[in-house]
Amino acid sequence: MNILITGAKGQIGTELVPFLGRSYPDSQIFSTDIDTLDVTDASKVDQFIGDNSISQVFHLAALLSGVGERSPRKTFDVNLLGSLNILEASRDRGVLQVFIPSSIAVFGRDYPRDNTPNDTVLRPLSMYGVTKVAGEVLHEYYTSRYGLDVRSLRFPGILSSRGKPGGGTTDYAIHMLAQAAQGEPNFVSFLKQGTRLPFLHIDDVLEGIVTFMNAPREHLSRRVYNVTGFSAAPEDFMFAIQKHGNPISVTYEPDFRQAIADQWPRSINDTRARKDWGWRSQLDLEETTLRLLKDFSEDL
Ligand code: AKB
Repeated sequence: MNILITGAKGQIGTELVPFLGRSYPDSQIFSTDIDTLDVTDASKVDQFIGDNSISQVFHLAALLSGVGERSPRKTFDVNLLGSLNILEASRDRGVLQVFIPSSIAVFGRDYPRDNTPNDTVLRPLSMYGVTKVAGEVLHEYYTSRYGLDVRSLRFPGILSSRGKPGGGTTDYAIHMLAQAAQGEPNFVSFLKQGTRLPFLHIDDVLEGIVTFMNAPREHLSRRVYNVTGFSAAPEDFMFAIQKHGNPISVTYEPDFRQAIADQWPRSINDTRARKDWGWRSQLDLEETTLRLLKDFSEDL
């Protein structure tokens, strides 16, 4: 099988490339990024997929919520036109399966912010969220209209040490863990105290993607699923870090990203993913903190 990964140098891609290499040792993996394949260029995307006989795509190239509000037009182009180009080329060139991440940013207004269900009102207020909702609808369209097997997971904040965070609202937690591990005890949080959001450790993300993509099609009652690990606010990360013996104190200087976080779920219900394809997250706040402090201190 020939696999294409776009956005391969991003936060998920950096770790998904070696993970897929281990999961599918007989496959050839084509890792691309903006320097090798610009997803906004429809003819290049089509040519790449055709020339390399790609049969599975992990389309990870995207701008996240924070940078999205700074460059809404570019976010629209990369996130939505990029996905359209991937989907068009995939159906033309006989690709079998496409994975495109979605996000908790699809939620915004008029929905339950605690234990947010899979199926509820999607009224995002950020450009990133707008592109993710439109993307979800587009995936459903390509699946029902053309039979392309497009699958998507709504990721919360992803916590990882190798891949660089891409300008998201949940990234403060990664910065806090990295700083604490490197012995810098004074952290300034761009989200205020009490801002509770859902998170997942990258290892759960990687396992989840592969389990989901391997799930028999007839088991899936949705194309898009909520997934979550645990919910935490900045002070929860601070206490977890202190518990592991790293001194840290946090001051709160909320910026424009606070308004984004205030629209997002405090916790997510992922029962549908658990029932349909066996989704399980393994790592809680404690274990995630422990692993990332260790990773970041080894990076010194
Ligand atoms: C972001 O903060 O933009 C992302 C996300 C939740 O999709 N991490």
